[in-house]
Amino acid sequence: MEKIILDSDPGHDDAMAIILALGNPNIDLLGVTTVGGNHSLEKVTYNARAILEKAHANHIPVHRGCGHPLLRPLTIADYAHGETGLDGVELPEPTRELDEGHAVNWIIDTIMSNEPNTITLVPIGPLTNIAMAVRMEPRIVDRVKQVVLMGGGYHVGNASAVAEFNIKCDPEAAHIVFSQSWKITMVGLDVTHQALCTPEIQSKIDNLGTDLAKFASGLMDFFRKAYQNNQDFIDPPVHDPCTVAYLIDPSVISTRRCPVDVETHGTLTDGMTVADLRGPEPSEEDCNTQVAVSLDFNKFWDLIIDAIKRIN
Ligand code: PIR
Ligand code: CA
Repeated sequence: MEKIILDSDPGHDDAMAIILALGNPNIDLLGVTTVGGNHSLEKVTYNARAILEKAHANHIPVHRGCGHPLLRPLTIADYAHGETGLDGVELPEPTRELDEGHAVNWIIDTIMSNEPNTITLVPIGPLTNIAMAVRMEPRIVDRVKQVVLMGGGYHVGNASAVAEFNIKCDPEAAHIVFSQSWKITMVGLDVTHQALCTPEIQSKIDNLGTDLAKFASGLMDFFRKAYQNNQDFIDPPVHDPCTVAYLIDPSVISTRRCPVDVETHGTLTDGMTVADLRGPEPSEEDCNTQVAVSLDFNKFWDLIIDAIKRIN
C-alpha cells in the first residue's frame, strides 16, 4: 500500500486522479489538500469535497491550503474547467464539514507523525502548499518517501510555448520544490498529452453503467469540448491521474533521470522546467530528479476503468 497525500486544484483531471486513488487497492489516500490554481481556492476546495462525496469517500479529510501563489497574482484556467472549476456534471452537496487546520500544517503534521520514508506527496496543482511546507518544516524533505508531481514538460508547454500551467502559475514555489534533495518524478505534458480520453476509452467507461461512470463521462464530455475549443485537441488529455497510475504500477510510465530547474526570470520562458538531457543518464546518487518520458496507454486506462468499477 502506498500512502499518499494528493495536493490538488480540482479540476476535471484532478477529479479523475482522486477517483483512481480511491478505487485502487494499492493506494492509501490519507487526505486531499487544496490549492488555488485551476480556479479559486474556494471553488476547488468545494469541488474536492463534492468529488469525495460522489465517490462515497467522505471518510477522507480535505484541508484547504494556499489561495494564491507565493509572489504572483493567481491566474486560473477557467477556459479549461468552466465557471465552477468542474463544469459539465452535477455535484452532490458535501455532507462532511471541511476539515479544520491549514493544508500546509496538516501536510507537515502528517509527514512528521508517520514513519520516515512512508509517505508520497502527489502534487497535481501549483506547488504553493508544498513550497510553504518545505519552508515551515524543512525536515519533511528527508522524511518523505518521494514526490510524484504533475507539472512541467521538457519539450512542450500549454500555458506558454515552453511552460506548463501548474508550474507557470507559481514558478517560485516550483523552484523551491525542485531545489530540494528529495526524490522527484516530474510527470509532465510530454507524457500526459498521451493520456487521451478517446471515444473508444470513453465508451468503455460508459459501458460500466454506474452512477460514478456517468459522472466521469460527464467530466470527459466537458473537458473534450474545452480542449477542442481552445487547445486544438480532438480528445482531452487527462493529466493528473498519470501520477497515481505511476505509483500503482511504475511500468505504466518510463522515466529518465536528469537535472531539472525552473525558470523564474524569463521574459519568454517564465515557468519553464529546464531539463538537462545532455550526456549519459546520471546515477541515482548524482541526480534526485527524473522526468516521465512515455506512457503505456492501455495499462493507464485499464487502471482508471478498474477504479471506477470498484468504487461503484
Ligand atoms: C490547466 C490544467 C488542465 C488543462 C489546462 N488547459 C490548464 C490543469 C490540470 O488540472 C493539470 O493539473 C495541469 N493543470 C495541466 O497543465
Ligand atoms: Ca490539477
